[in-house]
Amino acid sequence: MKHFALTAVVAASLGTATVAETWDMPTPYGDTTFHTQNIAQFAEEVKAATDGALEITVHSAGSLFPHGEIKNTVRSGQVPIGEFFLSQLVNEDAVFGLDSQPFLATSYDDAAALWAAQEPVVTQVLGKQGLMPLFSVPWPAQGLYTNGEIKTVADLSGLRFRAYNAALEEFAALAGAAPVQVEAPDIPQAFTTGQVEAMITSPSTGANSTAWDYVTHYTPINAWIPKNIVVVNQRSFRRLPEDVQAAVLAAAEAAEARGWEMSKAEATEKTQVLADNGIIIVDPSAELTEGLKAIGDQMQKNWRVNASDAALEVLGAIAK
Ligand code: PCA
Repeated sequence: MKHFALTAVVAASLGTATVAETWDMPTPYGDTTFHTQNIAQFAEEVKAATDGALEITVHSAGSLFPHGEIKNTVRSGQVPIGEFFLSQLVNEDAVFGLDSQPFLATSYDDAAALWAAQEPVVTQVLGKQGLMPLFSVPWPAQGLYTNGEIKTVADLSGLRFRAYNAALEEFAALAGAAPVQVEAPDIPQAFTTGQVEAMITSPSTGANSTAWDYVTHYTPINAWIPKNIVVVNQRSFRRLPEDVQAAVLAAAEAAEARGWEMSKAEATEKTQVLADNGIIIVDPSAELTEGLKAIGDQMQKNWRVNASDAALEVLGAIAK
């Protein structure tokens, strides 16, 4: 069995002893993903700011733990820190799912307002599990990848549709499509084996998974801006010397600001990469948008049924 306990290395130099600690950090997405690159920089900054007292080793693409297990491995203290897709936790508390509700927050400004309203509640709910959020970074707005043009919701009917969380599963089902859960690193294989034939994701994930190899059209419906979150186990964090704790928090704040800017740049750059590789980019028709909005309205009704008062207040704070 692999052993993931913290490793303490005692290094003596010139008569003074420093204790360095190494943290294993599981993340779900591959090395070419901007989230992973942002986290690699976060780890470098922590190491530099602490003179090597804390080294974070990033294990990307679900290589250390599958995506669905990352939160609980941090919670149990098996690893001290990890990243996951925030709305993956919607079944624990509806507040986690707000950034995956269609047409609720579709611009970066609205996404920032949502995160500002959501963060205190997310922090409280995760805090009860012994977890502390460090930073959260959005993906570019989510668009539709298909073979052939999609003019109305009816065109999605019957398609095997790749999903990455419960909200997208619900979305696909309401559109009459057949949802299939596939993690991002497995997208190319899922398409080439015929397991799925359409998906909704960002231009980043479309480009990183060479979508032009298996779909012809991209429709930027820009329906929601979901986020990843990096959390730390509170006990592991408190065991760090105070100056190291401060360095981690400062690097986290910088990573959040940098990550949002990276995401904005990606939205344009990776859409261009899709076009450069021959994907046909079509603006959604009014009819398609109308149909998708009706699905969003239904989803929001369903979301309310399971929402706590605190989650409903977050929605109230940002809904127009
Ligand atoms: N990429 C991730 C989550 C959202 C996104 O843009 C994925 O497709 O799994």
